[in-house]
Amino acid sequence: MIKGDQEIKMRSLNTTKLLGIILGWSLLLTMSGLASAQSQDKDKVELKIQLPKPMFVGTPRNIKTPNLEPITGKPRGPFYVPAGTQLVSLNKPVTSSDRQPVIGELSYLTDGEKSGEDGYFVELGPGPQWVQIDLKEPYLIQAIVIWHYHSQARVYRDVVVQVSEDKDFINGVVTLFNNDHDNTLGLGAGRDREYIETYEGKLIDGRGTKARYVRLWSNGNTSNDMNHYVEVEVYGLPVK
Ligand SMILES: [Ca+2]
Ligand SMILES: [Ca+2]
Repeated sequence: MIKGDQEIKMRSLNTTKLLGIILGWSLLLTMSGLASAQSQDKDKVELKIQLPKPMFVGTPRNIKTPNLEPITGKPRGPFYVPAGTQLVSLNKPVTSSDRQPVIGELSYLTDGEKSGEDGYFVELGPGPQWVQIDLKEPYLIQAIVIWHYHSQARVYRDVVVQVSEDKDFINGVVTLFNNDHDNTLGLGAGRDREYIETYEGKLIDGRGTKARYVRLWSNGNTSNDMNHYVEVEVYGLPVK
């Protein structure tokens, strides 16, 4: 009888001890997790993006598309990048699946002009098209900001953003964004949402991926079958 009691006591003592150890460890793990998150944030700075003048106000409601992200009507909010991140795409060469744009020039993509007015966008032919920026050397890509066309609320279809060190995008291709949910382009079905173009542009997380080339796909939009770009900005860190 006494022996049994002792056994129970011993067992409960062991359980208490064990719980204490587990709690201690989880606390330690949580603390070290917090510490590493804090030290990460300390090295990060807010990405400053020069935005063009807004061309329309209010919340568009007439857009019908199957995979649209919720419209908040609020500004994007800050995006943090490692200190030393620079705009690395300005005036860099641009190529495209459409070598003869319908309107404008491919160089408009990286000329720093983001106005939504006529005369600032390049128009590529109908259906699936890509544009590609050559950064001339590899960078650790932190963010890509895309302005397709922002003088009217519209959604571009099958937006896919890929980066690579291979100019032909055969080897080492990393997909950073893909909202082609039904795999129209054949690059794989994407899980990102469709979005309405605004003067803020669409910011895509580069996740520090090392790459020299950025390729962007689209496949017409909710207003017409054509593909447009006002500007694309790539922000990166030099590879040490
Ligand atoms: Ca431009
Ligand atoms: Ca699709």
